[in-house]
Amino acid sequence: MSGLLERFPAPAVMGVVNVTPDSFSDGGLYLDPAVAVAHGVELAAQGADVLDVGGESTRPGSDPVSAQLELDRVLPVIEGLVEAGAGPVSVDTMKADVARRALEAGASFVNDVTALRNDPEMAGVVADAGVPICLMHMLGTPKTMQQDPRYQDVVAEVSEFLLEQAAVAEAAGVKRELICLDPGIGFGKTLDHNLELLAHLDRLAGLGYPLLIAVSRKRFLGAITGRDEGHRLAATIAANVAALERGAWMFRVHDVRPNREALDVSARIRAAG
Ligand code: HH2
Repeated sequence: MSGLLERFPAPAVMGVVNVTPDSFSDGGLYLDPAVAVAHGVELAAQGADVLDVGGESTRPGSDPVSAQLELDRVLPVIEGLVEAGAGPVSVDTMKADVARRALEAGASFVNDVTALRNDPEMAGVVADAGVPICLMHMLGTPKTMQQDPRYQDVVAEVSEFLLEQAAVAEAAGVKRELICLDPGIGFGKTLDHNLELLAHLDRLAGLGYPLLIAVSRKRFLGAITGRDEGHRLAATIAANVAALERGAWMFRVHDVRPNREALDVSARIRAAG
């Protein structure tokens, strides 16, 4: 079986399908499974390489939801997307049970924003299924993470954490070529932390795993531009292009077509240099 870079050549685009009432930018829009599936099909048509289906918001201050509620939200959508042939589906979850049932329903990628820390069974579920996993850095939990986050050296600390969690995954039997890393922009980070991570992304890209980056519509972009969640597309694209230039591989976005186009053009310029 091929590794992530062969399956999803850079720049790869992950389209967001949030089946939640409370996600920070699109909460409540896709709670109806039919609407969520239609949205995912549309994102695939716009050029998403993989669709990331999530049933629990992890926005700052959010409360956890039960595994059952998460399953009730994501399973019909995953089944619908698979049935529609919308392409590979990822499940955005920190719970092993949700991941297992999602994989049984046809998902083929796990995106764990706790990098295996929330559920001791997660690594085994991913290893048994032989699917890729994204390991993301977060300081604390969504409930508390934006309460005065501090680092001595954010790039070094995030790097160290991600390498440790990749080792945990590999020790559980996850193949190295199926692991990707994500610095977790906005997860326990100030504006300056986010900017420092993005500025030095080449160091994270040099850790030996493909690097996923998810800046789409995030608060730090609003802090710079003064625009709300619905008006952060230009800012998102600027950050994604900067991340691509520094070696990022996959880009998790809500607005697939414009990001796809910008990343493709930027990648072609890079390749010609
Ligand atoms: N960010 C969000 C959700 N999942 N996964 C990864 N790997 N990296 C991220 O930075 C990341 C993620 C938050 O964005 P969104 O899904 O739009 O919002 P919410 O958590 O409110 O549903």
